Amino acid sequence: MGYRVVVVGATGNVGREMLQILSERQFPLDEVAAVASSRSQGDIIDFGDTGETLKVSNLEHFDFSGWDMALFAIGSEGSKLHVPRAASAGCTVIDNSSLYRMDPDVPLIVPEVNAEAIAGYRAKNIIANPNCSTAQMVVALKPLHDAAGIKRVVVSTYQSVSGAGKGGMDELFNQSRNIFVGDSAEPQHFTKQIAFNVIPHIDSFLDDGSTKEEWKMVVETKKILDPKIKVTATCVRVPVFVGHSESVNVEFEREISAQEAQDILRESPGVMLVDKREDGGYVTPVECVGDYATFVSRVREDPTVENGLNLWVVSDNLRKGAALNAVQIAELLGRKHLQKE
Ligand code: 11C
Repeated sequence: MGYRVVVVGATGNVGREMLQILSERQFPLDEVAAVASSRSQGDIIDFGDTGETLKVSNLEHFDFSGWDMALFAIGSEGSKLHVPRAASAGCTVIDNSSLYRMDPDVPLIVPEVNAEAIAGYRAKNIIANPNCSTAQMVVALKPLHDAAGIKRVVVSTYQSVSGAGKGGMDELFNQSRNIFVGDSAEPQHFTKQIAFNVIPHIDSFLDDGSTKEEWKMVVETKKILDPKIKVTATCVRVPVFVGHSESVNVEFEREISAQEAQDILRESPGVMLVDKREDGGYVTPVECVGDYATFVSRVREDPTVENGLNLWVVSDNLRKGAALNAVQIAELLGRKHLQKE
């Protein structure tokens, strides 16, 4: 017997990936519903590569009672309206927005890192999925933290436009084409030109001069991995369609060599070490698209601090950063807490 699962935001970048991943991982399903805003009501969408199609239902009128789990990928405003409605109808919500991530009564889960914390979902019947940049970083950091204790992390991100939704992808495509043919490159979705450029600004500015994306990396890492770890982040949008990259500088409590770190990472869940120290012996975002792994390359000692290492961490932001992590949470929830006869 399987589960009755709802995907909310099924027509968006992340919702489509959720359906794809549910199908490719053969998630035990009795029924799956595709739900989205009224604009998409009645649209027919693919259920992954199964050949099956789903008719999109309108979120406004969708009744969540009798459904086991709902994977939400609609942003904070929509989640605010509809997540409590689904959760109180008895449908456990896995929410991809930032709305509940820092709520002490809502577990924030990356299964490779803090699977045990999922038990806390009972307080509100909600589980939060982290920000994409945080998810891939903590997968790489967890085994190193277990080995040598992380004191401080300095991370700079190189984030693809798909993190900003389909509008961001369209803007990169259209602007690149327009620049080639001599048309206007006026930004609409981003604050500055994204084609052939980089923008050191993701999400809104906070009073201390950092951005909300940077703040999320700090507070989410503490909640998922260890509140004692100090994190400072600079988040940058780059003209890449899919795949976030991160340059991560880590300071440890105890000595750990690059060789030891490589040996640990090679065996760690969710991590793929590709670190050949030669031309092309590292991973770039175009190579990680469609993959489940968090790739780690360029592991090397940082001689400017005691017990320091540098890493290059790359992952498909729509998969490990969003849809895959949500489906892994659903698998964990099913295995541990919603067992069916
Ligand atoms: C981006 N990381 O790349 C963001 C997208 O809090 O879930 C995901 C925002 C979030 O723009």
